[in-house]
Amino acid sequence: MSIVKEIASAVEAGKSKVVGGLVEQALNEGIEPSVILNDGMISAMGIVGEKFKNNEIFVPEMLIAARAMKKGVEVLQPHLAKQGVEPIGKVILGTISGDLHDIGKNLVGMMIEGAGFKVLDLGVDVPPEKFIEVMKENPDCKVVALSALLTSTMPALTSTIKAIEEAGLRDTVKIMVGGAPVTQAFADEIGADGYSEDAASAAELAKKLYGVA
Ligand code: B1M
Repeated sequence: MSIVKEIASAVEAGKSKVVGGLVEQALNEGIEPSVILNDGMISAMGIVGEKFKNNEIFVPEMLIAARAMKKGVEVLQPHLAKQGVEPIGKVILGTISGDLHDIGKNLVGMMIEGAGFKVLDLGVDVPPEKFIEVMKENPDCKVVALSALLTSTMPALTSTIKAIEEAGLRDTVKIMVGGAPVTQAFADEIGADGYSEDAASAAELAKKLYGVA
């Protein structure tokens, strides 16, 4: 079995203790970090999601797989995010209210950081008021990035943008949105300034919104 396949099956089986070592081994073998991430870990999470949908596994197994992926991402992080010297600017990032998924959001944060930004990561289940509070504390921040992984939390993207509008701050920032159920059409519908499908294009989008791409 190839090392990338080994990583995928270890993530799928939730083997937290071995994933980090396997990722290190793959890096030592010269495999591209993006291949390890996409073919080794993200694809495994796709299978986990399918199994969950088909009632073959349940939330605890999904959680254990997520923990295993996090271990692998920790090892991969320095290779994905090569820091620039001076940050281009600040990006406020968070998973919106009601949503606890953070693996994709963390990857987006790493890639944006890797593109040279300082990322203010507010975590998961972030209420609109928290985004507004941090925006007020960081008036030099020009991009707010909102992640949503559940169809049931997509309306929180709308309400967060609305709350930012009502706080009189909408003109001070560009808002980008993403996450598995989010589409360009939905982003347009809710008045977001940008949508991206994955972490790499999120970093490109942040640069574009900052006017540096
Ligand atoms: Co949940 N979960 N989950 N889950 N979970 C999904 C999302 C689901 C699709 C599984 C399924 O049914 N097939 C489903 C959602 C269905 C739907 O809404 N249509 C689901 C469900 C139903 C639930 C619960 C409701 C289950 C329950 O309790 N009955 C529950 C909700 C909890 C809550 O949030 N309130 C729940 C809980 C959990 C765990 C806590 C167990 C765990 C999360 C652990 C964690 O994140 N720390 C979990 C997991 C692991 C998943 C799956 C299996 C994997 C998610 C993931 O990490 N993917 C997921 C199935 C799947 O995605 N295949 C599933 C890998 C990650 C790299 O991809 O997050 O999509 P992703 O991020 C990508 C892009 O989307 C994009 O870039 C990332 C990297 O390329 N992106 C952005 C993300 N944010 C972005 C922001 C941007 C731009 C791009 O700009 C700002």
